[in-house]
Amino acid sequence: MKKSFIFGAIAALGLISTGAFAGTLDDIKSKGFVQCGVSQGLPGFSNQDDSGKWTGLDVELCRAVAVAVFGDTNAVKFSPLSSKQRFTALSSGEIDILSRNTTWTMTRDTQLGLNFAGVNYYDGQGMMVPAGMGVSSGTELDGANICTNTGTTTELNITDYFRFNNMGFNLVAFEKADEVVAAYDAGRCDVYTTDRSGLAAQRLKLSNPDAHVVLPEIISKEPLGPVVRQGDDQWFNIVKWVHNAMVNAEEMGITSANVDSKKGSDNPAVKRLLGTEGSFGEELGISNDWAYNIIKHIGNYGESYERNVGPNTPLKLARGANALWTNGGLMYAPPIR
Ligand SMILES: N[C@@H](CCC(=O)N[C@@H](CS)C(=O)NCC(=O)O)C(=O)O
Repeated sequence: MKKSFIFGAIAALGLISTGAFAGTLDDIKSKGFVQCGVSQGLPGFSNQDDSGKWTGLDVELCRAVAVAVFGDTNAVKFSPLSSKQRFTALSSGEIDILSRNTTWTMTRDTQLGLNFAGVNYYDGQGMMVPAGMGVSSGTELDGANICTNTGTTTELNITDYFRFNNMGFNLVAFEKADEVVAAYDAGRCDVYTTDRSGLAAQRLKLSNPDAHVVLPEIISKEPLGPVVRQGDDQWFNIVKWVHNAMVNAEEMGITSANVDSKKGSDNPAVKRLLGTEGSFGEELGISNDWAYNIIKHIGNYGESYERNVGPNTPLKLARGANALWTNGGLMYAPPIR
């Protein structure tokens, strides 16, 4: 940890290449846990419950990584980060993985020394307004006061949208998400804009959630996913394949409830996923039952989705683009072979 922190600080200053970070898995094994960067509180994605326990789709991805390495859902510590802090925390070595509703963009991929390891939620940016405003489209918002977060794609997209539609606007950006909620709730702005999943989560914090509507326009693509540092392909591969294993498990109909019986399956693809055939885990530097353990302790991608953000949760988010490709969605994982 100390070593990676010092290297991190040096790398962040641009003095050495981020290749100095190779060895993340060894560092994690020696400290005994994964340090995961999450949001400061976004229900359904990464949020602390009343007992202080972290829950959410992004949190479960980190727990799944911890299970893959240690077989233990609790071998993970969480660092709550604002949008502005998140990338520095990763490049400096303060965290091992960033799993925090973070949009994969070209600049972030090519200019920050970071790698996106997949997409665990396909999203797009939306706009919420008080129902009492009587507005039914974003094109009616000329001159609006708009609240959002600093250091986000949100800020950039909303600026493009208003300029492109020749509308005036006043952007009020805060570092902390709860400051945005408070300002919007107090009527300091006409519009709250962020990822649509974020709107579904944050509206739960408003004094009267039902008094607000999300407008129909989706003004951007926001593929959200986990991020690691460049220069450590082994760690990059582990995070990538943890997510892929969860998606493949759903596609194969393997759940936390039936994974034990599936261990006896003759299906070669199931055997490879569950580690009863081949040495796929060892090739990643972890044990061959890595994916079995993830499914047993966390579940497949669909289980995690339904538990945290799906129609039966307060967020009530339909699977939509996040359905499996076999069900008309975009969730598609390369095969284990
Ligand atoms: N996906 C966008 C926006 C991410 C973002 O920071 N969203 C805010 C609003 S939903 C947020 O995460 N708030 C929760 C927090 O800061 O704890 C990005 O990557 O820039």
